[in-house]
Amino acid sequence: MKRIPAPQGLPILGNTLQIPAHAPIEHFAEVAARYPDGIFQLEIVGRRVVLVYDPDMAAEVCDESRFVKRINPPLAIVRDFAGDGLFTARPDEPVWGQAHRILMPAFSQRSMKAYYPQFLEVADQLVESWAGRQGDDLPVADDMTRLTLDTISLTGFGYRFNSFDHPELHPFLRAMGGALTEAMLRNQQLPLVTKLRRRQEEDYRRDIATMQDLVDDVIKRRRAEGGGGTKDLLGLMLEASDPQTGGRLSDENIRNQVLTFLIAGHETTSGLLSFALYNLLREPHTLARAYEEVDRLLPGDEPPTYEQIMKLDVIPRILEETLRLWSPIPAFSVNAIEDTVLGGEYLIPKDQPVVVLLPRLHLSPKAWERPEEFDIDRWLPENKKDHHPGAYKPFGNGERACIGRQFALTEARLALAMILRRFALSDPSVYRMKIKQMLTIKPDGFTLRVRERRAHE
Ligand code: MNH
Repeated sequence: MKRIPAPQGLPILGNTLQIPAHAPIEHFAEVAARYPDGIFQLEIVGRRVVLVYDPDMAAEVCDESRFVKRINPPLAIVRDFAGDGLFTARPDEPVWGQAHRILMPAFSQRSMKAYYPQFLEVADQLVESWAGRQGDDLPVADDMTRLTLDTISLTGFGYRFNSFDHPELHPFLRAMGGALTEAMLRNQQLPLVTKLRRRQEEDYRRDIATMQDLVDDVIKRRRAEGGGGTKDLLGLMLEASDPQTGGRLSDENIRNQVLTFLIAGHETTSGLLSFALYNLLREPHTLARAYEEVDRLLPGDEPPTYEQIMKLDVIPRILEETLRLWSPIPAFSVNAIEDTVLGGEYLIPKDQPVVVLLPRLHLSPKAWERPEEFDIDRWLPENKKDHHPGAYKPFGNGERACIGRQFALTEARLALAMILRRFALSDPSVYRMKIKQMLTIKPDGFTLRVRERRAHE
């Protein structure tokens, strides 16, 4: 057996102090470059964490007979507010399977068609808002957040944030940002330090309360409407029973699921769309192909139909390539079920957490030609079939993979198509990428300008 390489650390604190608190993922990616075999380990406040980015080893880690998602930090901290919702439910909690089975039908492609009018309504608010702000520096991540938050809340819960009517982001978002950032910081604090930071603890509890109050309001409104009959996420949770056990979700679990979906259902898709626009501004050739596609498939000013959107080909490949280069969730972790060996030479003891490091995995020269290049033709069917099976995991893995994948991709392709059909994009301030991490990542301070491409009578 070979020793898993590790940077030198201190006694007790290990590598903790080397990790910049607000930018852990960029640090991990930098450290990874020193370990070209694609595996290394860190000691973070007394916990040993193995990080993997070699595609062969990542494929092994994705073998569900050998590794399982447990709720390690930082998700163990996110559990303070997401509770036993799908994202942070433990594998041994029966409620995970119950909620998963109840909600799966709500994420089928058929359901996406049912949500389409609402997707369209919110996407239209975005382009109308931009049409009224031509020439302004538009805050991309904020407006993508308005779009995606309003979309999940409207389709999932029939709840309207009307974010495009407000110059300030909704207080829910500030609270969420605070809580996610705090979870990220606590991930590398000794429990004693966390305990001594009284102010932070107060802010954290207040942010969680702000989010929970909103959730209670969402549920109260539905109950006031009589509840019944609506087949959206909330309707299913309130009424459906698990086809396997016949069990229903408790009120407490429904609260946790609503909060989970409000967060997981918008934050990542907002990042995806922001990074996609960033890539397009740097890739004029790809941008031209996208314009050609929307002009060909979505001519005229009529709202695009679901069928038209499903025929798009360049735009979904832009999204796939964006998720390779900029995965909004940059890492996920699983634990060894038994002692096991990775790559034929690295011993991983039972229960050991292993992190799959996406920013490196997705750039591995072992799996990708010209890995740094933005090339949407990697995603042509004839090229896709040659992809390494472990080298692309933006939606996680196996039964704990993202339930909202089709939701995100359908919403994002519509939004991108609506933007490109209507506007020429420019970036006079020549943005330089700066990542903001609040567990998930987004481009910080990225603005762009728009001008209408066609005259609208
Ligand atoms: Mn999503 C799990 C990425 C959009 C709801 N999501 C995951 C995981 C990744 C992920 C990675 C696995 C995390 C882990 O292993 O710990 N999710 C994304 C990305 C996008 C995304 C990159 C958009 C782009 N997710 C969405 C949307 C929704 C959603 C949209 C809801 C509408 N995601 C979830 C839920 C889970 C999840 C719920 C937890 C699933 C489970 O464990 O059962």
